Amino acid sequence: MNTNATLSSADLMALEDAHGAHNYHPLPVVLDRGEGVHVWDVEGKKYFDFLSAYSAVNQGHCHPHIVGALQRQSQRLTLTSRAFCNSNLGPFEKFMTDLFGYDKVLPMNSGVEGGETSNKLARKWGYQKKGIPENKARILFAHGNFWGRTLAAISSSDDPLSYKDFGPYMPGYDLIPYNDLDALERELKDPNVCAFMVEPIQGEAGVVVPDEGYLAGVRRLCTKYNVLFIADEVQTGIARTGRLLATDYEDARPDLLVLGKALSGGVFPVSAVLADNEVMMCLKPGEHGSTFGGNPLACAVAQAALEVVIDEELAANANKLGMRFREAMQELVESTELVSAVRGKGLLNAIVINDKPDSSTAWDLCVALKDNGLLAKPTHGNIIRFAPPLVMTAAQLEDCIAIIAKTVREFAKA
Ligand code: IF1
Repeated sequence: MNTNATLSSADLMALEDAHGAHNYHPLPVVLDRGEGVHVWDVEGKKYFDFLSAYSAVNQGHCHPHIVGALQRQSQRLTLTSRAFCNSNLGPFEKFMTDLFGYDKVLPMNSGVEGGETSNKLARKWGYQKKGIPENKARILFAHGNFWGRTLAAISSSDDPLSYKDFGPYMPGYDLIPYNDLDALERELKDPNVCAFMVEPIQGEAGVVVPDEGYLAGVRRLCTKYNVLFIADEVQTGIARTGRLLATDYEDARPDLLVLGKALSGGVFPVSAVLADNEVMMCLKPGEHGSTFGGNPLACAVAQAALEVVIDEELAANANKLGMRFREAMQELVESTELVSAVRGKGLLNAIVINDKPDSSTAWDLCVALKDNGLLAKPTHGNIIRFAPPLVMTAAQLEDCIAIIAKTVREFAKA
């Protein structure tokens, strides 16, 4: 039971404001409990969660199979460090490499640590296997990318909110336009390029879906120029877009696959990088690691989280419900001035609000959605991302569509 049950939402928001860093501007709601597709605030009001903690809770809140694994393992052994082996790591690594089809996996904790790990592996491979002169390796990223908040991650960002006043920046990072194979090929001709890291669908940029064939083109060009294709599937992976991986939609098997978020079902921070021996074996003992990386508790939770994805066929559900959701949002595009576009794949979708990017309309609409029992949050001004847990039923989705349509129509009239 919540030990702070006597404190109201206002009290709790005041505590966060007084004692916490102001590095977020959350929607004015204080969540206290979650189960499946629902969350409740401290006053007991029920909401549909249409953000899923930015696609970390694909399996639904507090899934019993995942929580059960957490409970059992937390009473047995939680952390040994990698100074020793542990009885969960090997079986989990075999489970992961079999499921995703790679020779090896390197477990970490947060998504950005997975990104950093992939960049270190790519540079190491560039020097040892591609013969790039020392300290000359370049990694390419796409405009609009987002892969976390470390100094390396923000060094590849072109969003001032991410990078301003955090310099100097990581050298050897360069940007090219997203969804532009000619721009990519021009840069790949430089023999010092060791990798191209890209999201199959750009999440933070506003659910930007590239043209059909883009990912297959990335794969073809990276092979042609002996450059590693790093897929950042931290947000698009784990069934979110209607396939186990968003890169599964095309013939686009990455050389390095970065996973995070829903890899643990939102129960515990778990990330991972998968690669074949040609790349992974460039790392020797002592050259990379982390205190918590590959801990027995993380392995137990992540394996349970992946079992839920497989057993409950969450990718197929996301694919089916996503098509219905975009069809319903398209009706709003055609029948209201307020919504100008809908885009996405599976249950990673967004609507574009017909207003200036710096207007408060998208925010105000999310506050109105909250009042009507559905939680979502704008990304980049006038875009609202919609990403419910993948365990949602068709009936629940219809309820959510009704809430969104009602709120938009009320807003459009106002
Ligand atoms: C925040 C955004 C989403 C990610 C991709 C790596 C990471 C993320 C594609 C790093 C993390 C989170 C970070 C969180 C909000 C959220 C987010 F709005 F910031 F951009 F989802 F779109 N690759 N995304 O999306 O994973 O280290 O956070 O575990 O920083 O506010 P992490």
